Amino acid sequence: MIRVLDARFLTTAVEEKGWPPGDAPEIAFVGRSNVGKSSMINALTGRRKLVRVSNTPGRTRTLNFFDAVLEKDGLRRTVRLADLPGYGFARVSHAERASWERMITTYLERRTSLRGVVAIVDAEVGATEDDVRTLAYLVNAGRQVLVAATKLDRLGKAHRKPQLAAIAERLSVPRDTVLGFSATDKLGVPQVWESLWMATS
Ligand SMILES: Nc1nc2c(ncn2[C@@H]2O[C@H](COP(=O)(O)OP(=O)(O)OP(=O)(O)O)[C@@H](O)[C@H]2O)c(=O)[nH]1
Ligand SMILES: [Mg+2]
Repeated sequence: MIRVLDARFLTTAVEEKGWPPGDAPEIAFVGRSNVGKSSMINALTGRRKLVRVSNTPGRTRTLNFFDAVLEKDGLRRTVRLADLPGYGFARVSHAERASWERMITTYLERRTSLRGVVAIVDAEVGATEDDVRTLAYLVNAGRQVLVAATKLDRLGKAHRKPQLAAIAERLSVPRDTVLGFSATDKLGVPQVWESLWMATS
């Protein structure tokens, strides 16, 4: 069992010089705009309002860093979480989108303390073109990826396993790297932490 002893906001950054020091193993959360990245961090840390959640897509526009102090089997570890702006948000200009993309890819390619990436997809929608592209990009960049299919609460129980298998197939990743999740129903929280604990070991 993994316990979250503490979770706190660290800093916000746009450019590399604003990133916090790489003195803790880091996990980044990526996914389409409005998919539920910020909600997932709140659910994982058990803090309702650690990260701002919104009905308006494109709410998170900067890199936001959080520290979570974890404990498992008497071992304590600080893991740094990076909430990234979502991709695929249509209602911004080309220039703005290009600058977001640069901010995200610079981070994903250059961040040396980054141990793994949680790629979040919508369980109800399934993996989109954008998700497929992002997964391929992350794998190609040599990043260790865990796929979290969130909003699983929106799927009837009988549809969940087949949908997770379909997502794995579409993203061309092993079935056991796709975990179901729900921020509202708190599904998958221990499983995601176990996976992140291993990634940061
Ligand atoms: N039913 C359900 N709704 C969710 C879940 N997670 C998030 N939501 C809702 O989805 C919307 C977007 O959630 P956010 O966590 O802000 O999404 P985000 O990916 O951080 O969005 P951006 O920062 O805009 O990219 C909000 O209305 C949430 O309440 C979930 O597990 N189940
Ligand atoms: Mg967000």
